[in-house]
Amino acid sequence: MKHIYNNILQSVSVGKKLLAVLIDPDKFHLSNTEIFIKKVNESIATHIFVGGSEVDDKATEVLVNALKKYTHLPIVLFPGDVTQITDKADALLFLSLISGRNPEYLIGKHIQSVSKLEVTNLEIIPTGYILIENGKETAVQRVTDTKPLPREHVDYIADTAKAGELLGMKLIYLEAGSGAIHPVTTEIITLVKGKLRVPLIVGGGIRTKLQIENAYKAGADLVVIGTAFEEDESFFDSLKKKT
Ligand code: 1GP
Repeated sequence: MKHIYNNILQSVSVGKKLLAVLIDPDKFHLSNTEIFIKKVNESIATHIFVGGSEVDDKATEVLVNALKKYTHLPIVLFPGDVTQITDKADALLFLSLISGRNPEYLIGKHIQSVSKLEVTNLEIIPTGYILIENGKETAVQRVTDTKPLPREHVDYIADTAKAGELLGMKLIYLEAGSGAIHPVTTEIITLVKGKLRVPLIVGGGIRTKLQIENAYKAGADLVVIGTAFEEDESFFDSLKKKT
C-alpha cells in the first residue's frame, strides 16, 4: 500500500475529517484485540496509529500482526523509537520533533533508522511533530528531553509549523501529549491551519465528541485519540458510523 498520504490529501480536498485510534503496544492487552478492533471498525475511525514512548522490542510487530487479522483500516506507525519500525504496518510517520532542540529527535534517530527503512515497503510520510505545553509533563517530553512550546506563544507555534512545511514535511502534528490535561487549543489549531497547505493532525488529551468536533471546526484534518479509548471503550459508542 503506497497511497495512504494521497488518500489523506484526497479527504482534505473534499472536507472529509479523519480520526485515528492510537494504540500503544505497551499498554494494550493482545487478548482484547478482536473485541477492541470490532469497535474500531464500527466507528468513524479512518486510521489506526501504533506507537508509544517506551515500547519493548518486537511488541509493535506482534501487535500490528494481530490488528491486521481483524481490520482493513490503514495501520500507521507513530514510533517513539527506531525499534518500533516494522514492515508489517502500511505506513510510518517519519517524525521530526521540530518544537524541540534535541538533535537526536530532529535528525539523529532518523539516520539510525535508514538501514531498516531501506528494506521495508512502508510508505514513509515526513511529519513535523510539535509538542505543546498541556499542564503536566508528558512521556514525550521526558523521553526526548525537550521542552514543549508554551501554549500562549501562538504565533511562534504557527511559525514552527510553517517552517516544517517549508522544509518539506508532508504533515504537521500538533501534540499536547498522551493523557494531556489540556488539549491543543482551538486558537492554536486555527492559526496553524491558516498558515499551512499540508494536512494538520491534532492529538493529546481529547476525550469527548465535542472536543473532536471543536478540533475539526478549528481546522484539524485528522484527530488522534488514544487514552480515551484505552480508559473507556464505550466512548466508541458515541462515534459509531452512520449506516
Ligand atoms: C498521543 O496524540 C496522541 O501521542 C493521543 O493522545 O492518548 O491523550 O488521546 P491521548
